[in-house]
Amino acid sequence: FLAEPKTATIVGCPFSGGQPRPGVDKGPIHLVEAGLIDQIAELGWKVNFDGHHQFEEVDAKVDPPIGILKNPRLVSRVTEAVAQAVSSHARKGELPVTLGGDHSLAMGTISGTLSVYPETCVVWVDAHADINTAESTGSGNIHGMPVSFLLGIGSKVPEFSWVKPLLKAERLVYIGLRDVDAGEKRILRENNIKAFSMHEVDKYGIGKVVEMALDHVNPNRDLPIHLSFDVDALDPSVAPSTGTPVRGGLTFREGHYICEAIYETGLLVALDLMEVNPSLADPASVQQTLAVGCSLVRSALGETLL
Ligand code: 6HN
Ligand code: MN
Ligand code: MN
Ligand code: MN
Repeated sequence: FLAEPKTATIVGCPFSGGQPRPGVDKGPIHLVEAGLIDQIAELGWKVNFDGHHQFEEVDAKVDPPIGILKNPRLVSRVTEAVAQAVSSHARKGELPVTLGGDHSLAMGTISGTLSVYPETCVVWVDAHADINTAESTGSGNIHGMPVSFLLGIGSKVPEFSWVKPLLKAERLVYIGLRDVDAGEKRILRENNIKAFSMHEVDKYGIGKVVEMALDHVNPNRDLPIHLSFDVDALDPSVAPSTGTPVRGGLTFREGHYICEAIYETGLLVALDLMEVNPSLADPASVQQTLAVGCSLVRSALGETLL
């Protein structure tokens, strides 16, 4: 397998229903207004723009919690639509670049990628593992749960029956974790899921960590890669405008190194940039976060330093 797309399609997903803080739905429009499309085009890509998707609304009155899961019908419908958008672009040989929006969207993006490239491995870069199940979630916020749905673990929520458990635990790897709930730690252990927390980043350095992460999910460097990047993986001093910041995160260069190294494999088939919330923090911090978000995407799409 070799990814050959030279067309990128921006899938703008103005969605915040997977978590409680307003504003993350404005992430995509601000990233685009910051110049992302022209910046990608300058790297030699043909760039399509799909969105900003207007998602069907689900009235809160007809979307009461299921257990403690909040906005379950809304999240289900939106992520299913995202799965269709991403799969249709991937099927045409385009590289979908999905801009969030909260990370529940990855239930859609990764489902879409796996429906076209079933052997895809997922590199999930985040402060959080986003692997809570209906049993383990303490918050009921579905952005903390997409990975469990993709793996098909935890009790089934009928509303999400469209999500097929297409992701195998051995095809998933995390980088950047530092705020993992006790229940999630158990899930990671019980399912033998490989994770490189900030402890390993400190211990081995980011170059070695990315190499070990890819050795685990993609030992022969021949499988497609879906990179799902939650901007809160970065340290809050680097990317302040996000809903669930956690100190002790990736530096600017560590974040970019991950993107550059994955581009270098030639195997990237889909990219998510999630959880940019332009309504959190002061204007300068918002500008900084948007600029970092754009440059992470450029790095994943081949921008080099020399
Ligand atoms: N994210 N583990 C917490 C929860 O609510 O389940 C935090 C989740 C954060 C999710 O940042 O995408
Ligand atoms: Mn579309
Ligand atoms: Mn996340
Ligand atoms: Mn996160």
